Amino acid sequence: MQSVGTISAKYARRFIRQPAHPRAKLAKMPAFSIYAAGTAVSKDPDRLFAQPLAQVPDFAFNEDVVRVFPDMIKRSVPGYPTIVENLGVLAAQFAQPNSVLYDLGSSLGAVTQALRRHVRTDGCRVIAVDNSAAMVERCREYLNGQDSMFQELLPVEVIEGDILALEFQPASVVALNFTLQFIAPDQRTALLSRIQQSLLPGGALILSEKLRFNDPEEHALLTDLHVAFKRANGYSELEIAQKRSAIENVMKPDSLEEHRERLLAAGFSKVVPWFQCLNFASLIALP
Ligand code: GEK
Repeated sequence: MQSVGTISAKYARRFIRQPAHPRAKLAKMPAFSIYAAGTAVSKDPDRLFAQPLAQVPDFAFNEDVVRVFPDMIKRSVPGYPTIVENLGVLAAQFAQPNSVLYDLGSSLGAVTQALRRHVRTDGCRVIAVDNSAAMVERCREYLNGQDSMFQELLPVEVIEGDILALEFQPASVVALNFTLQFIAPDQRTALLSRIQQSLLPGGALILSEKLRFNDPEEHALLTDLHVAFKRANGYSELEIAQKRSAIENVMKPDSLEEHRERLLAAGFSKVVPWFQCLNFASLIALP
């Protein structure tokens, strides 16, 4: 690992310890403690695929999914709580004064809440965007809950809309936390180019995705280990199989190599993986 002493002057400024800020105490809160503080969080367990279905419909981010989403994503995505909380920590290093922080495909706003807990840069505001009406409605309730519990949080706007149609404002942080994989593959480069063009110097895109692997053995091993992770989290073989067939038409993962090439083609100058747990990873891309 690179020691602080060897970090180039260009990046060193980001890692200088910042003075304590009134919001600093919020950063000590565990990741999910204020996910829905002040409002009635759905604690419903994910049993959406527990019964045999005559025909498994394509997965959609509808009200049924919204109801169980916090449970579903934690039990399905290895490393999700670590990624979300650290995304806030990373974002604080890239946030520029008076700029926008985007949470694209915000779902229930877990990343938005982490950004609000960790970023202390003056004049920043968060824009969360999702095209699922059910997600947006519940996300707004959760953020109202966060506002009612804590002061001095960054202002936030939640937009119901397609991120492909978004007019980007100058931004210092863009989070695509497990969202790009739901965008049609032929639209991905154009979206990333528009994000790259909106990013201010010193800013970053943080991109988390499920991965596929070009090496068949590596792909098979990490797929099997992901199934073991889901089993260990209480999903049955039927649930795992039915969820897989629901999601395979709507979620198209890429390999790490494809992500890197596409990000560079979209104009990013540097791509740095910062986290991987089984077949799920998160990357920092610098404009
Ligand atoms: C989290 N980031 O908790 N425009 C806007 N939103 C979209 C689009 C689109 N074109 N396509 C999909 N979505 C979150 C988790 S979930 C990932 C993100 C998952 C939204 C979709 O409605 C859903 O809420 C989100 O992207 C993907 O950190 O469930 O595996």
